[in-house]
Amino acid sequence: MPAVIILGVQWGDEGKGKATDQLGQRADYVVKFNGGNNAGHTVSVDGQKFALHLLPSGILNSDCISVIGNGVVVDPEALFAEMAELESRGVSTKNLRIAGNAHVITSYTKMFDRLNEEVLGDGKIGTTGRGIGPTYADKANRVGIRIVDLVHPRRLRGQVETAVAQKNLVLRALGREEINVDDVLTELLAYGERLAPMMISASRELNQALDEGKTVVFEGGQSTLLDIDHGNYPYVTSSNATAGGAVTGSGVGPTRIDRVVGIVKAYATRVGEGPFPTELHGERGDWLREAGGEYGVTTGRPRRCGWYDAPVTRYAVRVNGLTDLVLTKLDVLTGVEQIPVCVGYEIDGQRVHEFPIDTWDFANAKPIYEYHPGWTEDISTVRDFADLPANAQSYVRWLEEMAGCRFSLIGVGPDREQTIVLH
Ligand code: 2SA
Ligand code: GDP
Ligand code: MG
Repeated sequence: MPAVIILGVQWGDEGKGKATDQLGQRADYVVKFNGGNNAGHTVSVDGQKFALHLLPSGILNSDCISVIGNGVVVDPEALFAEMAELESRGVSTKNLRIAGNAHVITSYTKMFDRLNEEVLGDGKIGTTGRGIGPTYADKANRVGIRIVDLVHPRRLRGQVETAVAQKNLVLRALGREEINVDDVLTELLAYGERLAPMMISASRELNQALDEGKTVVFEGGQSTLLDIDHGNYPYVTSSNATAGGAVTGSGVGPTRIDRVVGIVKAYATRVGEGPFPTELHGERGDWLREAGGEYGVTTGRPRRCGWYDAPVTRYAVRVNGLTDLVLTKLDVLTGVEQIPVCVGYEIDGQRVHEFPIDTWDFANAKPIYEYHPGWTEDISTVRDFADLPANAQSYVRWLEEMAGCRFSLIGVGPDREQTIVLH
């Protein structure tokens, strides 16, 4: 598998970190292609737990080169803090590279993330507050600052002046303190000095690696339904978390990709606002949150929890062209007597079996459930599919049939070893 994209199927936190670490153990490169330090990926190695945000999961493998691609937005302050934290735990970050054309999260884009949410009030998105949206907005608005700009003081001054001019108009109108260009410049230039040794052309290095037969894993942040084009807009993040994002976010062409692997949880969770038809309120939701340890890795927010939504998975198979699925957290469902699975929706009195692209239709969708008998045996030590209880086996086969894509791995616990390999 020379070039593999790994991405999330639902609303994030499916266990992409674990899967990337696992599939990436033999990888020469692990590349992040979208998002920034809004992401939170947990990787458990030999009982030690690592929470990664901006750094690719490959950082835990000393033979692997970790690349932050051009599609990522980089907060240098958060990057250095994450590197220092890992170094203090004995993990080397010397193999980290950053695409020069990746955009930089600045103090003012972080400030505007909070301000935008404040202005939206009840209509807020529930962002992680890490400056993600305003940084991508500046990029699209052609006033973004790129890593490569940070080592050119004269050019950078002009760019910062342009970027903050409009923002200061807004701040002035709101009677708030304006952004000081000199303060921003001092900070960014100091970051530039530290970032310069890590800066590369990711496109050139990755294509060369593929030419030499090396293995490259592309690691997605957030997930399909948080994708800015294919997700529940506007309750989305501001980047392409779907397969196309791996291509634009790294400078590797689509014809070079061999496999696209979607990570899907045996139930569903969401953080932040936005529609979630199978969401459970009350005791059942609380039970699932505790059983699955569903709290945000970046913000600590309790995740909203609900049942598995089959049309969502089928949609993700389609928009990403998935070749494989990884089913995670099957162990969490142990003890549920009859497992509900959403097989379609009732929207304005009509029964539909496909995911609707209108966010408001999705918000009005009432899930149609079918039930599958559960199991009570502890499955966390199972390593062969045949050793799973019969009901767990048929549950997996049923989900696979509805998805229209094969399951290659099944997760039965957070540790690397707690995995059943099917293909
Ligand atoms: P943003 O900050 O602009 O990207 O927020 C926009 C929406 O995207 C959601 N989002 C996420 N959803 C799930 N997990 C994420 N990462 C962290 C984690 C989240 C955390 O792994 O737990 O710690 O809270 C993530 N990042 C962004 C966000 O909730 C908004 O709905
Ligand atoms: P990501 O953002 O998709 O990488 O996922 P997160 O790290 O935010 O959340 C997934 C959580 O589930 C982490 O705490 C993982 O350690 C844990 N996890 C991953 N796979 C499994 C599994 O198969 N079973 C259980 N019980 N936990 C898992
Ligand atoms: Mg996460």
